[in-house]
Amino acid sequence: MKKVCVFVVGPAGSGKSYFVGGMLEWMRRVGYEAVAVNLDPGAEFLPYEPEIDVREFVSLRDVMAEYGLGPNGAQIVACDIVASQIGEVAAAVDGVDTDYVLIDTPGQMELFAFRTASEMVVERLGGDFPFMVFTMDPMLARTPSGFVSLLLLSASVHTRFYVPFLNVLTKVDLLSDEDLDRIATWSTDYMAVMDDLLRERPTMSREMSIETLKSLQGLGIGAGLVATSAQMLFGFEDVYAKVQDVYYGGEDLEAR
Ligand SMILES: Nc1nc2c(ncn2[C@@H]2O[C@H](COP(=O)(O)OP(=O)(O)OP(=O)(O)O)[C@@H](O)[C@H]2O)c(=O)[nH]1
Ligand SMILES: [Mg+2]
Repeated sequence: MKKVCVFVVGPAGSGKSYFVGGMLEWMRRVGYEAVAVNLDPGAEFLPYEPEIDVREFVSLRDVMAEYGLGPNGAQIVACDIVASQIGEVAAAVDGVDTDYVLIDTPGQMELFAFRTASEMVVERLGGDFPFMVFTMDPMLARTPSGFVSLLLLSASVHTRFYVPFLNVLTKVDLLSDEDLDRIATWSTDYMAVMDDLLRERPTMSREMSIETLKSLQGLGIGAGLVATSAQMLFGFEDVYAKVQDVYYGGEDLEAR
């Protein structure tokens, strides 16, 4: 049986945990088997019931007390402790009979995306069918330079892990139809982003965005964005279709 592991990665507050909750809810409603795994030792609240929760393996408060660290330093140590115990987490995931494992990652994205230990985490947990979703906050994606900075961040994560990858625009219920249409156009047409960038005030930031966009285009890194809203339970069918395209040639799972 294929067990697809979807890692949900993105900047703090970009909607990772709610995305996991929304996707889980949508999959269960349509009859597909999915479970959620929380890899964020610092999560105060989760909008879903995790099947496996690293907070049972490591407590941020204990790490703070034991190592005499503040919350940020403790997050780093806690993530390394999670990585050192990844065999146990992987064994727990292996023991679950399901088609999809939706994996929520730490709020401070750099802890997951840019630390060497994470490569091992993705390799061990992702098994033969890893997939990565990069969550983009719509408020940042609304301006051309904000959109390009998210593309750059996403590309730097993508090129670190080399697993099938999808950019997801979250919380689209907060966007006007006009903003959503514009971002959708940008995601399929970098020339449209360039045209809008050139209309921005000429600053160093704009120049940097223009050069970044040219580099991404030169590298052939597209945006390929899917729009979702956990609040409206919208867009998860499209995410599912993208994952199924990669691992099942577009075929649907059997409803269980
Ligand atoms: N309107 C709306 N708000 C959302 C949606 N998804 C998430 N939010 C809100 O956005 C905030 C952040 O969402 P989270 O899912 O916790 O984001 P996160 O990336 O997991 O955050 P950290 O783990 O703290 O980095 C919360 O206040 C949510 O209520 C959505 O689909 N629509
Ligand atoms: Mg979260």
